[in-house]
Amino acid sequence: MTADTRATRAHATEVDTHFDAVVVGAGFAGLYMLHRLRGLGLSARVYEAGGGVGGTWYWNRYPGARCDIESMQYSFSFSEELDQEWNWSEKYAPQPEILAYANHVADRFDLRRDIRFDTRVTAAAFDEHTRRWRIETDRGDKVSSQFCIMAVGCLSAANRPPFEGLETFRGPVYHTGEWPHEGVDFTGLRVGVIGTGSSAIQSIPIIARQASALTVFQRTPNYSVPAWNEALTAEQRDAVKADYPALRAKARARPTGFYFPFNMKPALEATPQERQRQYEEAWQRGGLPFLGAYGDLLFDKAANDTIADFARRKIRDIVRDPATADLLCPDNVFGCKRLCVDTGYFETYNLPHVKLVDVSRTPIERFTPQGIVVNGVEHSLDAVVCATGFAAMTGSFERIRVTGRGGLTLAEKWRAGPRTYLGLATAGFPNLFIIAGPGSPSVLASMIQSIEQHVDWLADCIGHLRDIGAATIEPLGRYEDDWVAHLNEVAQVSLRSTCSSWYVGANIPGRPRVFMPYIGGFPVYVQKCNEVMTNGFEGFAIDGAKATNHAPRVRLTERWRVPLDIEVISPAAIAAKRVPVV
Ligand code: N01
Repeated sequence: MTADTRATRAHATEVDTHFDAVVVGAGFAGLYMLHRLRGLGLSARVYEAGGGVGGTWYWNRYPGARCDIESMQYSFSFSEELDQEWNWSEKYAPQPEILAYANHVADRFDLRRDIRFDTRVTAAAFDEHTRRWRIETDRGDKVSSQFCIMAVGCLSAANRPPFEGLETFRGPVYHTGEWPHEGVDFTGLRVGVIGTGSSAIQSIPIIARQASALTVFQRTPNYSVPAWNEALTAEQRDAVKADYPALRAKARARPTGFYFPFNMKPALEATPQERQRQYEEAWQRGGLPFLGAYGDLLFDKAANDTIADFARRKIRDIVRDPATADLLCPDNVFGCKRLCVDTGYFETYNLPHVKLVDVSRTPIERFTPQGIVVNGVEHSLDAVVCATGFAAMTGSFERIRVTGRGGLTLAEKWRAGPRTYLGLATAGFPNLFIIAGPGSPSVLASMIQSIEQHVDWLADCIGHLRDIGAATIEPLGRYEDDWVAHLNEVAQVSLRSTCSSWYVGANIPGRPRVFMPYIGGFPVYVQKCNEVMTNGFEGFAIDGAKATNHAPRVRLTERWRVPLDIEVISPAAIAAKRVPVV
């Protein structure tokens, strides 16, 4: 069903072509942005480095790749027809199906004709005289646009650690995030997997089924909860579709941007027996909602210890070899790193041909032609899979030379960590917009919800600028400073800020340690965005407007307004209310 092949077509190089907007990336963010720009009657060009649409889901084709948010919620909500006509086959959709959905969206809304595939944007520079962006690609395109919209993805720039001797290894080395389209057959091979994050945890059980021997190199063990994935029945789908808008509304009222039942009570108010029962029930439901077993798990270390103990006991129950089980038991805060969701991950270590190698104290020394050396011992391998993750949140921006006012590059501006106002824009870079980037809930909420909310806000913003004939919009420095300070303040309340995760850039040596996504919860964030807009784009400088007394016409943004209820928190109340942010 995957239709990437339809997407790839040669295009004539465009020089001196002018657009109202250029969008970088044709993942879910780029697709929806293009759709909305068209709705505003604007001319737009989308550049996409891949050969087809889908972004993350185009590149991450490793065995076992699937979503960790339930399919019925991990989809666009802007079109009731789209909601009704698409049928997800499983509770958690596999990558090929999500990619097929992205292709369906592209076809249904006739988006491909404005997308240039196999084309990477290399530079974007703001011209202060024309007040337009000049965009260049690796295929020689040189175009200009009033708006430049970065839909570049949060987990798109692969992290490839520079292992010594890597080039001498005689077998293939794959990265989960850049998986060969033709697939890989590991049958009969001795395979090494480096890393034990979500990508590894999903792929290891499947690689183990093919490989003659599997060696996993683990630097930090991870908590993982069973997915209990299953086929969706027509009745289950129909039940959701009978009132899809109600589910969408409930999802928007959640800090995570997706709906699941959670218990607001503090863990330590329950007796040990009650907690055990509660955790067991939540474990049997599985997936990310496990973190919703109690309301304070990410705010109170003592509460968190109780769920961490439960999860470690589960690992020891599953893994028969006590030494391997010990190695697999994390000792950090439960849910501090992105919680993994698996199918048979820990069980895989009971297979006689699967071996776990600890590289926490003695890192991978080097590759040799035959394998990988750790602590003086060579592990013989025919193929290696680097499940080593991404230069998260900012890595995709680093691949483009983005230059704003006064020749300042984004790389220079973000040297000590990304700085944005609401994650939507950054001072000194007029008319540059970011979708689901650092400073917004992005990866801490359901990504497609985050994307849609941003795109709707941006479409209203651009519509307003057009209404008043404005040339530019740009955050004011002090509002950006306040937002960054608020972001950090809120992050400190959560235990999530305490460990070395990619949320803080700590997975890659040398990167600044800053909590990058906004952890205050999706509804709070939405409320703030709506306020900024209805207050006439408070905190933004709008320049060159022909009409100044126009109140913004709030159109698309309106549908994100959710009634405040117990699940919706204000930043000031975050600690007191103890709402889990998955
Ligand atoms: O990457 P990761 P990922 N030597 O950064 C290890 C989303 N996602 O691709 O923890 C040895 O989590 C590294 O070790 P450490 C999801 O948001 C979602 O798995 O840094 N090991 C770690 O174990 C997820 O969080 C889905 O000590 C090295 C691993 O490599 C995010 O993407 C599926 C090393 C990298 O784990 C990233 O997940 C997949 C080195 N030099 C991904 N360098 C779903 O929707 C790194 N590591 C289910």
